Amino acid sequence: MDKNSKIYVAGHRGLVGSAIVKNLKDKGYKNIIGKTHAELDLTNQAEVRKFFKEEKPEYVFLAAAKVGGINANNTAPADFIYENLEIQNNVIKAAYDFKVTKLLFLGSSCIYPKLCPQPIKEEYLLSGYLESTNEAYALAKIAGLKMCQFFKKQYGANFISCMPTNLYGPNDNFDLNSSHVMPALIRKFHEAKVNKEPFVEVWGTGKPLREFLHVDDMADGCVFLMENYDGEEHVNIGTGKEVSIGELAKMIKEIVGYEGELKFNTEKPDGTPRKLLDVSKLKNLGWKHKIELKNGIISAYEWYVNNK
Ligand code: GFB
Repeated sequence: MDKNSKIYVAGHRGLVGSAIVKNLKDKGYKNIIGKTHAELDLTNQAEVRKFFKEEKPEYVFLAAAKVGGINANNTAPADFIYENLEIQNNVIKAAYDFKVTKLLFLGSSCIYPKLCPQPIKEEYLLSGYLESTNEAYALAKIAGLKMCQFFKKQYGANFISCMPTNLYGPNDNFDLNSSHVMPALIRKFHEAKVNKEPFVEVWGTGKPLREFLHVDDMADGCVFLMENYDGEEHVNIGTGKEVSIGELAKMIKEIVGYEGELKFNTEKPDGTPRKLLDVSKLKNLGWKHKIELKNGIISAYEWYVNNK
């Protein structure tokens, strides 16, 4: 990519897309384009093809997807499989037909098998059964990853993929029904503090382990891969460190300054017990995360307070 290359960030207003745009601008890239959902419906094949034909982007970050936390995934599987397949089929095929130089597709650590060995190496994909709470999303994302691989294999298209761990940061979704755990707990503890509530409900047992990456690091890793990686296999992006949901809740409680109790609601699902990425491949390529969890939560909380 050179600084004047035309770069399309699909999903430029979302958690990941907005961070990618910021990272690209900070690095001096000048020709970045994005379209809002109202301007371009990525599930509409004709609209997507018209956009690629007219705009002719040279590089594509495919950060648009239907995403959500454990409850959203578990209760709307039809929407998750359909919308994600539509978006990625349309964008990947249009990128090929309209001669995009390079495309980066985003998977997710939740698409590895539920019980695969830890830390999770890239090669463990498709080696076992999926986690049931996000099976629909996982099937769509696996198809996208494989589609990029197959376009590379059959046609030589430079379409690569990465596999991010659980992400958080500015522009996250703070809706308690559909969000991930980090924004949900930031909001719950903040509101409980303001309203002087006696306890905060934490879903599940608090025992599952999760790895969290700040989205600014994620964006930096994505741009790094776009600049430096052309391999067929996807690349894990994470910190290589994990924390239990119970420990995470205590950290957020402390950062927010809430003094009440935690109540674990075991009627709610735990999801996968553990999903820690092996990040040695990316490390060997020369990239490592910079933002540690505590500082990341402090800045995410600050963003929430200023933008809620
Ligand atoms: O972040 P989260 O929704 O997604 O939940 P997953 C992580 C863990 O936090 C689960 C617990 O064990 C939840 O039960 N948790 C505790 C909460 N309190 C809360 C809360 O108030 N809200 C939420 N949302 N969780 C998702 C996948 O799995 O991971 C997606 O479903 C996605 O497909 C994403 O890829 C990265 O880590 O379980």
